[in-house]
Amino acid sequence: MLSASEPPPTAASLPSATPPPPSSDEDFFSSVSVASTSSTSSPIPSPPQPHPQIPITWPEDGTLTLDWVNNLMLTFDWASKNLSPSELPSVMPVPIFDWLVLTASKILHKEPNCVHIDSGSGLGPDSTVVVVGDVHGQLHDVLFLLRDAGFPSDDRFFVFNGDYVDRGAWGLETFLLLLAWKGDTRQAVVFMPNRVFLLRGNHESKYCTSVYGFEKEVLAKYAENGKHVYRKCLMCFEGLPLASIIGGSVYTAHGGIFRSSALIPAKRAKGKKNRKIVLNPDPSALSLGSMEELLKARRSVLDPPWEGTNLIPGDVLWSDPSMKDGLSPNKERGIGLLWGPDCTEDFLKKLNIKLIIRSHEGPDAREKRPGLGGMDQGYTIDHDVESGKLITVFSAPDYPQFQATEDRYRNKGAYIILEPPNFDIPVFRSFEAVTPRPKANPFYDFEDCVDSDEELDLASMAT
Ligand SMILES: [Mn+2]
Repeated sequence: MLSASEPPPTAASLPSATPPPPSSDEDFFSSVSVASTSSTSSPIPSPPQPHPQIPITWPEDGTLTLDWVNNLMLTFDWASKNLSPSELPSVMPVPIFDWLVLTASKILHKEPNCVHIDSGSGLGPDSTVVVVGDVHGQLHDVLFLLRDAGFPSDDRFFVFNGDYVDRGAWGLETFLLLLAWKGDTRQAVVFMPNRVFLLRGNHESKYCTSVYGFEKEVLAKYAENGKHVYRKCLMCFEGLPLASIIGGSVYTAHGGIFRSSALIPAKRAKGKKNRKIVLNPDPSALSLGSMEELLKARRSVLDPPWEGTNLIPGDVLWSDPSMKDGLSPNKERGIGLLWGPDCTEDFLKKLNIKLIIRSHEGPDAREKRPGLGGMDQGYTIDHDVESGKLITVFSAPDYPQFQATEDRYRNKGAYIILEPPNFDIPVFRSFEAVTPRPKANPFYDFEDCVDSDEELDLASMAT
């Protein structure tokens, strides 16, 4: 099944330092023909170089610049069409990989569990914020999305809701590209600090990446250095923040809301002084968590725990909305919560916000959720309550990519634009998958994992 080391049929065995022939990158920068639908302020991104300069080298002065990021985009796009997976190290050498991940990790680890994007971070009357859902290694669709929405800039913020890797064949390139856009706040003069926010998805974990392809992808691409590269990625995943608040009025996270971590005293033990504290075991006593609790959660775990006292990260990454009122354990997934419209209302009120934007459910998951909308347009409005709305956005069109055409959903992907003054009225943009997608071999057993995201195999996670 996994023949990842075989070159795709289109692979040319060009030496890595040879610039590609002019026709090879025609479909990304030069002929993306769908007119950009962005209406208002659209600063024109700096014109990309026509051909990638490979291999990727150290940025001048060790500083991440727009040119460097543009070249990285071109390079990954070109390599995906002209090289076999195992040739990736010839364009992205391990030392450059190390530097990029370290640079971004340092920033990410310092961010709070919930990043606030507001005037303090440069959000102003000319700003827009683009919110993106799951992208799952679909590099070409991410490149399209960035171009369609307009690249990150002084006035254009991006919040990605997680699930960068797994399933798609270019999870590593996708993740690295987003890390590059994240930039380096120490170099604020040169590059844009705090314009791109990368939240953690449930797939940014050891468990998911070992089942749904990312680990095998990295090992296939980096061979003897694969374990090192994979480990560095996992360390970076641990640093990803969990949620964002945009403009004081929108909460975003991969899965959704979370429980209160308040502990209640258990029955007093025999000895009067020997009071035992346990986590509230009664699901009927589940209650919504607060921002303070979210900020205190311990997010740097390889896999968010589904039991014990640190349950908030698992809730934020794995929960799903339901059409039935109430808060209950998410039995389908084995981790996280299900929450109803009443909880959406309570959460909006509690945080004094208007919108929740989450992701996490693609067309396959939605097929089995009666009462909730399908994901064919890339987004749904799940709860419409007095104080505002709950939205799901999914940004991987034509997902998942390896199923036979007739088994795929032909869903569109979508992203959301939030505009001033209050950033609380979502503008939806749906888009089709980029075609043709370069041929690639899957890095996971997609026939065994058709809808597998739904269920956490607790036994295998414990190992
Ligand atoms: Mn997910």
